[in-house]
Amino acid sequence: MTTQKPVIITAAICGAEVFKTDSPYVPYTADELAQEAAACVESGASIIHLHVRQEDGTPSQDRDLFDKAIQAIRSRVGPVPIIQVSTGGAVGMSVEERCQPLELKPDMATLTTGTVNFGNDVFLNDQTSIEAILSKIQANGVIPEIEVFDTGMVDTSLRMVRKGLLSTPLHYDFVMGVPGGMGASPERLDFVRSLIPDDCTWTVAGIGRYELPMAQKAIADGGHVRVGLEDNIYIRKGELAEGSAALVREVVQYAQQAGRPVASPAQARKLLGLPAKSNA
Ligand code: KMH
Ligand code: ZN
Repeated sequence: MTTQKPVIITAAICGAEVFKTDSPYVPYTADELAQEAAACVESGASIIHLHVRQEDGTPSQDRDLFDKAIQAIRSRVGPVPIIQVSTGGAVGMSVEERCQPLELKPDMATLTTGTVNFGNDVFLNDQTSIEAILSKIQANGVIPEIEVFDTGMVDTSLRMVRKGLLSTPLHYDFVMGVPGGMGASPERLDFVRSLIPDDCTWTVAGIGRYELPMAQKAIADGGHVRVGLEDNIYIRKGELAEGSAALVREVVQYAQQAGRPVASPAQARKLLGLPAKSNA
C-alpha cells in the first residue's frame, strides 16, 4: 500500500480586502486573529497566512500589530502553526511598509513575483521591488512562498533562480481567480503546475466561488491547499462561512475522500524544509 502525501492546509484568515461589513466573521484584533487561528489549526490547518488590521479594520503592515498578533497566536494555539506573514499588504502600500513584519523573523513570508491588475487596482511588484522584498526576506532568515497571480510570475521566479537570487526547491502558491490575474480552471492549474521544477511544492488559492472546487482539484493532483476568508467568504452559494475554520473543515473532508492525510504543523515543516520546532 502506498502512503499518500499529507495535504498542507493554509488558512488565510484575514486578508486586506474583506471587512466585517462583508462578513462578521472576519477577524481584526490580535485576540480575534488568535481565536480564528486556533480554530483553523484545530480543524487541520498547519500554516496561518497572516495580515493584520487596525482596530477599525483598516489593513496595516505595522510591525507592532503583527508582533501582538503573532504572540497571541503562539500563546493561544497549540500545536504552533507555521506563521506566514504577508509582504503584499494592501494595494498602494510602499515596499518599506509592506516589509515591516519581516523584522519579527516569522517562519515564512509571501513574495509576489510580478505586477497584476487587482480588480480596479494594480498590485505593483516591479523587479526592483521584488528583489528588495526578497533581500529583506533573506536577511531575516525567512522562507519565501512565491505568490503567482499570473503564469509569467513563475517565469520571473525561475529567472531569479538562474540569476542566483532564489534557490530551489521553492514553495509556490497559485492564486487563481483574481479579476485581472489568471482565471481558475483545472486546465490552467495543469498548465501553471507544469512550469515549476519537479522538486518544488505548490498550493492553490482559488478566489471566491473557485476556492473549494480548486481545493478539490489540488488534492486530487497531489498539491496543497489554501482557503480562508481572505479569498472567499462563502461556504456555499449565498451562505457565509462562519469563519475560516469552516472552510478548513471542508478541505479536510476532501482530503479524507481522496485518501490523503492532513499534515500537522510538524509534518508541514518537514515537507517545506523549515526547521523543526518543539511545540509544532
Ligand atoms: N492583498 C493583496 C494586494 C500577499 O498576502 O502577499 C496582496 C496579497 C498577497 O494579499
Ligand atoms: Zn494575503
